[in-house]
Amino acid sequence: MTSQYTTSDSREPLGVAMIGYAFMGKAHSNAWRNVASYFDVPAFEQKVLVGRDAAQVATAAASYGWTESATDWRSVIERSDVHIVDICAPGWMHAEIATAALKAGKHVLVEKPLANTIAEAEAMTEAAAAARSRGVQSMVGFNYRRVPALALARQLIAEGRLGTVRHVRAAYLQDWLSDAESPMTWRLRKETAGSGALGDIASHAIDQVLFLLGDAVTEVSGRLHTFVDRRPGADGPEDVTVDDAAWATLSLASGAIASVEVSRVATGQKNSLKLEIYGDKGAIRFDLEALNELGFLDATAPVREQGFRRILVNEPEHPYLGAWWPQGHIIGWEHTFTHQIRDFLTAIKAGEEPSPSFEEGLNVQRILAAVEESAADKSSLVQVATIHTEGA
Ligand code: SOE
Repeated sequence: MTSQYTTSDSREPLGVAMIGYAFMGKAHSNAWRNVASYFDVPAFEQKVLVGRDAAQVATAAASYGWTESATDWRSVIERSDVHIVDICAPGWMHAEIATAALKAGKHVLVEKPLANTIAEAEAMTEAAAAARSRGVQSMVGFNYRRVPALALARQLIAEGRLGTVRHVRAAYLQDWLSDAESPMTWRLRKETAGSGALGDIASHAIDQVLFLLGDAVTEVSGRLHTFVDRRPGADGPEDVTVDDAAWATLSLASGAIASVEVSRVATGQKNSLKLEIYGDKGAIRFDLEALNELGFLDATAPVREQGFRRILVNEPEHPYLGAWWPQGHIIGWEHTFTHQIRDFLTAIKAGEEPSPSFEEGLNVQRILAAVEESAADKSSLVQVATIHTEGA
């Protein structure tokens, strides 16, 4: 099979174009800038950064290490010196850019969630499958798969150290929308964001459940809520058309059950992703705020010795860590993006399919849609009348 990588002179560096230069564009740029200093990856060049505002994108390109800047993504994806397109633009642009780039024979990395709608995600998945048959690869940016402690958790679960997994708790809580005066953004409009906390952060939590357990979801029940339904817009108050918070219960094919709870109005919680996995032989817990650590309880140990042990996931034998600092010199959130680029480039070089694929992204999208569908169906709610609990 030929690929974009092997059809070009393999000594020629892969040219990278990035679309979008806000928060995620900055995080990905940092990863492109440092990945080759730590990992053995094929040669590449940060060719061109694309954005709508010519002056702002030129400034961003200069400080993020891109050789050039441009405002027209369509002409950039046609360039023969561009082999990889990294899409960090908002979700409503993913489908159009990704399908065009794949058709143009470019490997594509796209930020999560894959798309705003199932129809877009399906079109992207079809384009990815067609491109793959031509050796052109694609991947979704679920960067938390690249937290070494979570990659270790997956290994331990796959090795059976937890026995049969019974249930999972996944909570992703933020508070950047807690203030009701926090202004409207594209993330608060259904037409640009697709959904709110659901697509933005439940997508990560659900992807983790699937990644850690290597399982499939069979049944979903969900609840969505918007606590602040109007926010200051440029021309006065505007309706918020997405959820602030979401809850879901997922049944998994293995028989396990997962609860997922996400919010962008959880006052005091900055970027808290917590995962707990309970099996009949052990348990695991993880907290993104201490991302170098993994809690592991071995329930096969003598009862008097049992308790969660704190594994400092910082040894060279831990996933990704051989490339970084001597043991105990901890890493941070931004490293997950470096690991993501490393895995993407390694797969391209090997001519292999990187993971998570667009199919896996579509899978998450289907679960998100099922949560929305369940949340919209009020018929499953059982009405009760209880008395008010007296305060102290
Ligand atoms: C905003 O809620 C956000 O930047 C998400 O979009 C990212 O995926 C998450 O990693 C951090 O929070």
